[in-house]
Amino acid sequence: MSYATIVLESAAGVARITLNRPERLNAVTAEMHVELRDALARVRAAPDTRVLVLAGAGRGFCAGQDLSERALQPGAPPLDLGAAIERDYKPLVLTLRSLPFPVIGAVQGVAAGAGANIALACDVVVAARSASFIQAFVRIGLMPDCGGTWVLPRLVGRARALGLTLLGEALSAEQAQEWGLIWRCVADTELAGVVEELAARLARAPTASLARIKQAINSSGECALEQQLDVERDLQRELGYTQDFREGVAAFLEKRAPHFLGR
Ligand code: T3D
Repeated sequence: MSYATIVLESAAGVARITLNRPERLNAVTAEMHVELRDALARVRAAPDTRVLVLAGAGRGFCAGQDLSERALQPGAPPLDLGAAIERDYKPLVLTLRSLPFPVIGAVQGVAAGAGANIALACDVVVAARSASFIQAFVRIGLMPDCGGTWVLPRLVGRARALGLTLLGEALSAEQAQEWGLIWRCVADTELAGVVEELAARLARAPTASLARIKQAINSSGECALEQQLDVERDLQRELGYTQDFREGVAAFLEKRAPHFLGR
């Protein structure tokens, strides 16, 4: 499948979507939203997808909304940004979070505005040391969207969430890792290799287990302990019926590496 603003590839259980407007730091246009929706639906529907990598082409990950689509002539009526969020950004974040396999965010260069929060909507974020995360919204008179106000306090606490969003300063990848905002910060030259290795490892993992882990961690934000224990019970029951669980136990007892088939 060929697109104008993104690249979709898939091999050996690993799907990869690359935001591909490097001359604009992969800023998101209406066209990119349409293409992302299509690509994500394809990736979700493909029976062989076991992990998704989301990356940016060129020197940045994503600079958020393409602001050239938001320029207004003097006297023109204001834009309804809520409509754009409802149509484009909200479904994008919800889709990334609900995909039944892990999504790796591979961040090189800048992740700004919606770009930062799209990265943070991924399940495992690996960033190059020179990357940075900017809650740039306040710089143009907006507030964080794409789930930024939900995810940031949960990941880094209220004080840091407010500092990041009120000041709109760049947070280095190293600091992001230290604060627990992302999984790992790696040398620039190692990013591609680390992401590839991680994706291959997750593609070999028991798919049903990964899906239930993601589902349970996601639901924990909204559940009291007792409810969450119920979620764990129900999902664990499902996993107990899988072939991969049998294989995992057998491999352990036979002192060999497991071979998970994803069922
Ligand atoms: O509108 C709605 O639907 C509501 C939702 C909003 C979500 C949002 O994301 S709002 C926030 C939008 N994003 C920003 O405000 C970030 C804007 N960009 C920047 O502040 C800077 O570009 C960066 C700090 C990200 C990177 O700076 P730097 O110096 O590394 O690169 P640069 O030179 O500024 O950018 C390179 C080119 O990309 C440049 O074009 P040029 O001059 O070479 O022709 C620049 O204009 C372009 N570019 C960067 N970001 C955007 C962009 N063009 C359009 N929209 C952008 N967001």
